[in-house]
Amino acid sequence: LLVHSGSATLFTDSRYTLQAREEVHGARVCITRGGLLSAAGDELRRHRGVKVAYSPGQLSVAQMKTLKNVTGRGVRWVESENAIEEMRAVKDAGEIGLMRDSARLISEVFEELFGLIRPGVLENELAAEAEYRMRRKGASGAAFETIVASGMRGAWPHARPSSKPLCKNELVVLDAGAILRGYCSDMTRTVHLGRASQRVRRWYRAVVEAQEAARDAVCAGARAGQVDAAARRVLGRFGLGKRFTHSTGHGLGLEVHEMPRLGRGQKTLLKAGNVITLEPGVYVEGVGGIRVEDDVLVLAHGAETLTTATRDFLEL
Ligand SMILES: [Mn+2]
Repeated sequence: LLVHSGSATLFTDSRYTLQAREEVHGARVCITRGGLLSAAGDELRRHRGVKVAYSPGQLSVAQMKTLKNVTGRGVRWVESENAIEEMRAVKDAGEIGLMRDSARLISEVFEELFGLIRPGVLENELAAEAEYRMRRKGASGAAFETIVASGMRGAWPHARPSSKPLCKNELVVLDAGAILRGYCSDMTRTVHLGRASQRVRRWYRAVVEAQEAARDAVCAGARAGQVDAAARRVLGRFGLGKRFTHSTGHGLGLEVHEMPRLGRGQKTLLKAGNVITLEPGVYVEGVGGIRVEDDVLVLAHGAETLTTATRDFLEL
């Protein structure tokens, strides 16, 4: 997509002629015969001396080379790290409605999955059930590869589901998100198979309290790092500070990871209309992991939680 000051051009190829006609509004569509980048470069070459901002996170080195080869020296390239990302971080009313629907959809999927979790079920089976149910409820697919991590595997925050069966006396981390009409949800719950030990219950309480503290810290004008610190403080109080090995959350929207990031020391100010995840976790090598994640809309004076599945500790 090439955005000019008063118009925009989308470059695509003949496979998308009909789809582009139906789905692209407010931009000229250019069906190219050669490469998309050569076509975009040709267009730019016609505007000698033009200044072009590009997103380095979205354009590969090879793509940039092609563009530069076609445009020659007539174009000034300006790296624009976050221009689009910053616009996207604040959702308008229509987008918020879609994100609310996406969050509701994944919450319903989780409520159904709780009924399927029992010893003997494979991690892969549970992941397949999650993704099947998303689609049945209208999602176009999963927002990312569903995570089901049981027992010791739960200590890997991003474990891929495997053919391991769920076993009694294990924690099961379930992290899944759906794409509904373009907008992502992202949610995690952790359950225990059978009655949990005092130690595990205490870890779970710590994670839920950390998440509540983070949510209490959310409002327009708060720094992202303050929200992260609120979660970290609670886990520290439980002696679990070192077990929380990732950041507290991230923005969510058309992509599953957007701005703002909610990590240590992050100075970004939250804005009303940001949608973020809050997902503190505790990971114990050789035992397992606990993570609870919800999607939250930043309001002028607080936060609205969009995901609704229970946060109670389920011992199934
Ligand atoms: Mn997440």
